[in-house]
Amino acid sequence: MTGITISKGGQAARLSLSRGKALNAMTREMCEEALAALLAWRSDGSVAAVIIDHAGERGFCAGGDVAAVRRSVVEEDGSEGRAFFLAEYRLNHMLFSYPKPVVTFMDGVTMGGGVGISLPAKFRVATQNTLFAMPEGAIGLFPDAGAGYTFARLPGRLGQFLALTGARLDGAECLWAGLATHYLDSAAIDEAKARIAAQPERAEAILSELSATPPPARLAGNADNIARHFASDQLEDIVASLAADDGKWAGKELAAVSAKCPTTSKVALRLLAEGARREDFAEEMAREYAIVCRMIVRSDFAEGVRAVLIDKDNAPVWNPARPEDVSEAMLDAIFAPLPENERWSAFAG
Ligand code: QUE
Repeated sequence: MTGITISKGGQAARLSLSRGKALNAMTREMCEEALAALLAWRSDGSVAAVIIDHAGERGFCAGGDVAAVRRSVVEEDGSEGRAFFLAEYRLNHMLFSYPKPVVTFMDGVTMGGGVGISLPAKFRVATQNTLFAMPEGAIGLFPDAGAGYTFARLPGRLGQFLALTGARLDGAECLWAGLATHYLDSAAIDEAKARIAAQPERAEAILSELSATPPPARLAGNADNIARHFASDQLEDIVASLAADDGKWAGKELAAVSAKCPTTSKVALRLLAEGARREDFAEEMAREYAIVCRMIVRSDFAEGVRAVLIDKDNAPVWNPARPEDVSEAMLDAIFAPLPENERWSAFAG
């Protein structure tokens, strides 16, 4: 019982998240099993497409097993926490560079690490159950698992908005933003999988044929506000812009941004600014891995996981507490390359 079920049917192989009790939050074991399977299927002539989905009712994937990472850095030497992110980012990269089409069904909660195994896939299916977010600002981490690359490519400063507010998007909004490539009613998912397994070369056509008309994307109505208020790469500018707007939307988003870890938000803005210029996804993962090794040993991470997942008081005390106290020098130290022998590398089997 590793939390992931691996199977083959027709010409498709399938990774099914099945760690139900923790909303399929990814563990190192799950990432490593998925990597081994994907490596084998890469050269397996009987596999023409890969399907990623989840078993059970509760959702696709809540993220990574951050409670275990916290235990590793608080109670041990942190090596298990680093090993988790090494494997997770290898999985994100394997999916991004996979030579066969990958189809991910984001049918339910898709957050953090769940976003990380969704956005690198060629086809990303949203449904009426999709609840999508990068909520790392609530736990003092940062939008990772490739978000520094994929979010940097979203139009209209949407990536910065999602990173700084942790906003939750529904399936229609995911399709509108290009985070999802298709929108299906969840009742059509079984048929989509069966038809893709039978005719993997028609995966795109099958998803189009089974697509449903989504409801209007509410987020579209705020696109202008997002582009305007989140235009700067400086957190202080964004906060000031929202504070100067007395509208209801700006007030709500100001509260959301202000509740998040200021170091997380500054890391996110710098990462997205860099990521927009980056051409190589492997380079992105190496960058994020260096950052995550620094972020998980900061007190904000232990405090954020405590506040959200352990004590559940949702009252973290951030240190530094104010944006202006997070200096460029602190960010430089978080972004510095790792020593050669500690760096991220792609999975080689
Ligand atoms: C931010 C996060 C995560 C989060 C909450 C946040 C995250 C994560 C989980 C989570 C949720 C339910 C579980 C579990 C983990 O929550 O990454 O084991 O049962 O995995 O605000 O980044």
